[in-house]
Amino acid sequence: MKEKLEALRVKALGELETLETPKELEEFRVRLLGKKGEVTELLRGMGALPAEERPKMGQLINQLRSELEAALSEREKNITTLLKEKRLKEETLDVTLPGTKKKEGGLHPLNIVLNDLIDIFQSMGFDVVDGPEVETEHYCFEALNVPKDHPARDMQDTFYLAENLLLRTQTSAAQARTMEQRKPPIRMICPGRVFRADEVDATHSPVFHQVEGLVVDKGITLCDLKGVLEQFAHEIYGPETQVKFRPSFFPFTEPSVEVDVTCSECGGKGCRVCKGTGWIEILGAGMVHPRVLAGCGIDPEEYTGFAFGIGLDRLTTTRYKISDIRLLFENDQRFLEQF
Ligand code: 2U9
Repeated sequence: MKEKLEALRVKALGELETLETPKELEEFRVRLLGKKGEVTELLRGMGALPAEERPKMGQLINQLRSELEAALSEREKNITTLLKEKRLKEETLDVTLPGTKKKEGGLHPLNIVLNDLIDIFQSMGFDVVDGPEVETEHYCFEALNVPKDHPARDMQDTFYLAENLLLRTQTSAAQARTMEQRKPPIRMICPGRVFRADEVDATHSPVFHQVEGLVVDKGITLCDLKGVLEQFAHEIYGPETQVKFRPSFFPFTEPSVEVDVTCSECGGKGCRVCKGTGWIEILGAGMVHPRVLAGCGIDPEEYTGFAFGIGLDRLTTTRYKISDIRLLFENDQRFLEQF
């Protein structure tokens, strides 16, 4: 029995040295020291010994149990330290490495310019008004005095969704709606997307953006139009810029004008950008046609008004020297990151 005990001791201590995980240690503990473990079985087997040998054997077996328990806990400590060291090595973090830069979003160039326009007109007392992109023929054409045989009303030029339902070709439609709802004085701008069945090229897109404005009150004259638009041009292009009003025609305004500014590229001397003229056209405008006022429930004998339309895409492409309008609609990050 003594030899058996010694053999078990040598085998157990040897095996302990080869164990590497807490799980293996636990299995070892159960197998040797558990309720049905080998050492416990030895204690049980003592009944077969002569009575005088039992105390001595009991003592030896308990000694072995204590020795194994101590060795087990020592091994456990070593394994924990080893595992900790391994983890520390594997999970080492080099805090001196440069961090990964987060990509930040930014404003689209159209929104940068739009925000500038909104600031300028708000500071002159204009409200910003929104309206539907899907419109009826009434608000898009009839209310704006666009006659039935006007080319804009042709299927070739306008996207019709159904009879009498279309994608607006100008944001004036929303302004006609507002005129019906509000009493003068009215001072508003209406920015938004508009749609025309144009061929796509570097300067034309079937979707583009307008900022239209409208002022209606008692005693509004062409001088008010000139003052507001001159102020606008100076804020956008600088106070040294000259502004020129040329007669033009639109169905919804009478008289109508187109507004040019001295070319910011050459200062008016003439260059490629202004095609040698020294002037750049920036917007159209005019006194609201009395028929438009009347059609929206405003008495043209009592009130007058002026309106204007700015092409936001062209303003943006000229400000940032963007060579192709399509870049504004493609959402190519390499392009957008530059703003
Ligand atoms: C109402 C009545 C009249 C808005 C106006 C223009 C002249 C104009 C162009 C600018 C560039 C269209 O996007 S563009 O091609 N617009 O020239 N727009 S007057 O007139 C209005 C607006 C609302 C009730």
